[in-house]
Amino acid sequence: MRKINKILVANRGEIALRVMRTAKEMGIKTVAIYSEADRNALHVRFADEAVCVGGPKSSESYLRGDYIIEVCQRLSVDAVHPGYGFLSENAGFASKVKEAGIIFIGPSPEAIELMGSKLAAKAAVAKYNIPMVPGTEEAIKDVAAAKGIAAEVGFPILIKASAGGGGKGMRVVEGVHDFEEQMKLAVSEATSAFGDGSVFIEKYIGSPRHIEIQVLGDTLGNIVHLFERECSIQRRHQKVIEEAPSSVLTPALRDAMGRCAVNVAKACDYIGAGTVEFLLDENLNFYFLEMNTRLQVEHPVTEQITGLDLVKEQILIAEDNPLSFRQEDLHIKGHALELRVYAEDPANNFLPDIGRLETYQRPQGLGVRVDDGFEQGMEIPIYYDPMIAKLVTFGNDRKEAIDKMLRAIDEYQITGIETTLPFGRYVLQHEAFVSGNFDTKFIDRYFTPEVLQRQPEQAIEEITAVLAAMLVDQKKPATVTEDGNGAPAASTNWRRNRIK
Ligand code: MV4
Repeated sequence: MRKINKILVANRGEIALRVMRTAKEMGIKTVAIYSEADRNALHVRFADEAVCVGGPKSSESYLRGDYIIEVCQRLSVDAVHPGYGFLSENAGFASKVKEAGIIFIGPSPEAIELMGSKLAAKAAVAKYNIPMVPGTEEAIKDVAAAKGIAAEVGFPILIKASAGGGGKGMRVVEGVHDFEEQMKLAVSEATSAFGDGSVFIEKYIGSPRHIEIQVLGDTLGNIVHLFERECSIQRRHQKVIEEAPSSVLTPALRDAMGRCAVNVAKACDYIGAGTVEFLLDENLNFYFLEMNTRLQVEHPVTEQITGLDLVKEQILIAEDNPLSFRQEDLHIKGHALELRVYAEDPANNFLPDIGRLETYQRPQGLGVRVDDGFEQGMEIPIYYDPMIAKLVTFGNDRKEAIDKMLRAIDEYQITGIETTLPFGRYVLQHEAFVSGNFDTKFIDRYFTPEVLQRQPEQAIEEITAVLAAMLVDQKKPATVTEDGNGAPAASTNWRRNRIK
């Protein structure tokens, strides 16, 4: 056992706040770091101490590992929490933190490194009999030999970069005729993006669902899983909606995937919170893809259904405490959804929209949680991820969680920037989503910007309904004006948000 008294959070935004809140609850002092663009950010105000680490660009501030370690030493910090993104999966940083005598709240540098290579990860888990997509076990080098393997596996196949992940550097090859060209492109892309041109082949699973299992491992070798999250609603490898539990898993399948995930964690002596990613095909066969060695953006849905605070567990593990529960003690209660709210315009090809949050009113009430890092009046900096908030709802069952999400979207008031809230509403109301009959192709299949444009008849009906309600309430109606396009003017954003 070693007691942590002060944590530096090497991150910004909602996740920095998320971590500091738990630290504070545990009686641990917090240190924020910030860039010049984040001087007034909420994570800076929340922390006990805050240090500016450089310019607005990530490379000039949040990615300055050596300087961040210097700050830790100067302020007598015991432990660093890396959050997600930035330095969170940088084995070199984790190793330097350790060498400086500071606790890295996360797995060992060796586990980060191993799981950073998809091929090394597959090799490491092989002895545990983990189901994997048919393909090559080693990097392919020779085009002719690779063509032969691809033909054996059967087209279509995928060429993936070993150093990639999250969809980066992936190429689908439909037939032998374009294999050579695609392979060359994949190798050169991987070389320039990751400095490692190793690529491998996998059979292409056409319409998979993305299921990931949360695991926790302590420093005594105990490992448990905290069930699954389904993240099939994605747009260009960016997750939009996540939920727990998945609407397709049976208890038997959940158990089988959970056991596999624990074995993957065992294969790299995993310590802390991690996530094992699987693909699930139409016949409910599952295949191990990769392991993410960090706390993920979507961890709140797991917290909601298990009643655990994952950051608290991470910190307790980092202090060498044994897990305080066994697998048999864990149960799923209820259903949770997370909608990521991005500062992007869904009607305009999801173009990032920067600007000031003129109005920013969060939804509230039973079963609604908002994890964010902004307040009304703040500017969204252009330098970082455009995610402004995670809207999480929790109900007794999936329908209740969906109903709460629709209500919460309606209640959320954001003006000054366009957001993906109307897009979220569209997905949550879609029959395919509601019925659970969807996969990772949902957005390709069902979304075009036109679906967000209301029909004129619908607009008239909605405006009539609002005016009628106002008369009944005997309230002075707000000015309901319309611009030339039939959309309500910005002065009545509550309406604008609702109608879209
Ligand atoms: C695949 C696949 C189909 N077949 N592998 C994308 C992210 C990366 N973690 C793995 N990905 C995929 N790997 C085989 N053999 C399809 C995807 C994929 C995907 C996976 C999960 C969620 C969304 C996705 C969107 C497109 C492709």
